[in-house]
Amino acid sequence: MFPDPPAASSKAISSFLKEDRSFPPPAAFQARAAINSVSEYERLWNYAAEQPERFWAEQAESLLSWTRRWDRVLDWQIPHAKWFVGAKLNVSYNCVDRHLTTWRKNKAAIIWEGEAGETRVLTYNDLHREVCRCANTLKSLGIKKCDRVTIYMPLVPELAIAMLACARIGATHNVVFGGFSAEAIADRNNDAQARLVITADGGWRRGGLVPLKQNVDAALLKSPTVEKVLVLRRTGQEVTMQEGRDVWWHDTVDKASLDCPAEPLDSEHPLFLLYTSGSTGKPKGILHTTAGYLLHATLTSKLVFDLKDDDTYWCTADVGWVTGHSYVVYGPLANGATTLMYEGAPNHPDWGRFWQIVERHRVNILYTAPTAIRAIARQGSDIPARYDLTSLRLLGTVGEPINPETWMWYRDVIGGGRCPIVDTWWQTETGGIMIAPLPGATPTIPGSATRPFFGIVPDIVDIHGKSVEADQGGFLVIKKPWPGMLRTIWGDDERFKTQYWSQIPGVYFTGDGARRDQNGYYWIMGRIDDVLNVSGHRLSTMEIESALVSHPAVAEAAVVGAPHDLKGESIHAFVTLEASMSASSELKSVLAVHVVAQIGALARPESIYFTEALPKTRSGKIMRRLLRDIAAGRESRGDTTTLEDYSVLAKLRDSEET
Ligand code: 7RM
Repeated sequence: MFPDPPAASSKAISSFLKEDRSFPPPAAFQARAAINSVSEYERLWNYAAEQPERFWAEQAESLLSWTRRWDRVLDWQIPHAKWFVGAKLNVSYNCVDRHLTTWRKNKAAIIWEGEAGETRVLTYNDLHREVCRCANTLKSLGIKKCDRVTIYMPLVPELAIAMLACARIGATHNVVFGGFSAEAIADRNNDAQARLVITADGGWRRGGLVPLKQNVDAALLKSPTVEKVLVLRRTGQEVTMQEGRDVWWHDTVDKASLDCPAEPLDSEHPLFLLYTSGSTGKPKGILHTTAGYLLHATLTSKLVFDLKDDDTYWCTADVGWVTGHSYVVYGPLANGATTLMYEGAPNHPDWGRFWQIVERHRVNILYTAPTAIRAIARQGSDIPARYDLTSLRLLGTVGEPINPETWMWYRDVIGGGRCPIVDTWWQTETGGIMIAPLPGATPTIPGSATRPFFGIVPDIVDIHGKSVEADQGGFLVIKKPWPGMLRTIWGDDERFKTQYWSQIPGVYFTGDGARRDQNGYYWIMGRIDDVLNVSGHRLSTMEIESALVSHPAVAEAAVVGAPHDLKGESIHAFVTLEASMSASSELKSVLAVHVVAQIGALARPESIYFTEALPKTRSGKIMRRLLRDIAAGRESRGDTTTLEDYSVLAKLRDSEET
């Protein structure tokens, strides 16, 4: 296939930004927290590092329900791990059934709010009923253990129900984000050899209809392995149902039997595939299995979010992204928590929507992406000020480095200065959170994901795999196997080995650059592919972006390099201004001077483009690869199927450098 390009240079990545602000856990938070001191964190981290199998076995015993105990905790034949070998359990049972014999039977499992403002609440008992019916329907459609099922749905409870129904019978789900095209669905169907697609007639997005079923119909012209389609009626829009292939959810699931015992499955049974686009080449199907994944998602949910039974927890991620798998569905439900799902966009009908939801449902824990926070902050602090946000007790971020200015805004304006912020670093491949504060224990510093989770042993190394000194930038690697790790790339174990285990032998290569400071705090500097090489110096794009965003006129920035005869690479900045600011060439010079003052002359942007929007994936990651093409004046190459809004690219190409 196409392995992603190797990490280029052996030189360390230079780091310039300094941050002195530090925030200890608020006393009121600490008093109730599960892990409530640095010494307790360190004691457990050391224990897990020294005796990982014992640590994870104890957690597995106390957090999950098993139908058969394991013979061995870990079988590690690098790079292939098997966790809890010989054991049996069921993810759907752990997320649903086992709560029914407790007081949680009638607790809200899912609180859902639609884009138009309608709400639904499903208790654990309700969820159980729907999951059983859906699972029986899958069986009646011929789906068996190990079959792959593509799920292409809007963010409605039935999406979680469909995932749990697959898990219940041992089918492997492959959730495709509802914003993707027919092409993307077909690619994923074919790679996964899916036999069934679960979809809806359509979905709502910013008041408009998304033609989900129509996209599936188009995809199925090119997906020969798919035999059946199960269709939820969501919007009521007109769709064509193909006789013998397509069935309605309300004609099948709603009428199915409630009796569907959860199938005991091997620990390493394939739970789901999730496709991520590499920087080049075709999307890769990241494989996660049953026991290890569930344990990692469950323990991190419990401790990083300090979940309490009376919390209303809201992770704003789409379920089509790994964050939605681990922290909307599996982690919270395995803990018996109440998880909130919101169907729509953050700016519908206006930029106050998130805060209206927080107020309405008295949300206690909010987990979202830096890109969403920046977009909201850009509209001004007076919008959140209109809502009662005092229910919030914990804030989280994921997906990108959060620049310190945005972190402070989140803390002060949204958290009222009272809520800890957990900046959580992890990847689709890692299954769950890897580096993050424990909110009742770890003092936080804006811009740092702080310290590794229990059982996670990261390091910062150079190209030869040698640990670099404190405060030196280098490659972020993980040195020990962990339960939630990806098991392989579906159908391409060679790519799995070259991509993650060969760049630096013996360790997991994350593809991210980072530095560790004197106190052992990690500072993620972004993807290695994005590192700039200016006159022989390796600079992190994130740091230049962070410098730009620290200027009051700037809401968001993306920095890329373009080939340069003398310097190797020159720096190009794409800048979105605060809503109240207007672009001018004067402002450009001001921003260039600001970057030089923050970082140094080396980092002076060669050009600055003002733009209304940046090209992003739906999970909010800036697609710098596309901006690089624009800066270099090339056509875009490679995969663009994960781009959220195609019009952004066209607009960027039209907007000549001002
Ligand atoms: C969960 C998720 C993974 C990549 C990862 C990083 C970046 C994620 C943070 C972050 C800095 C963070 N999965 N990333 N979280 N960078 N600080 N807290 O995002 O597979 O979609 O992306 O995202 O580059 O490698 S993902």
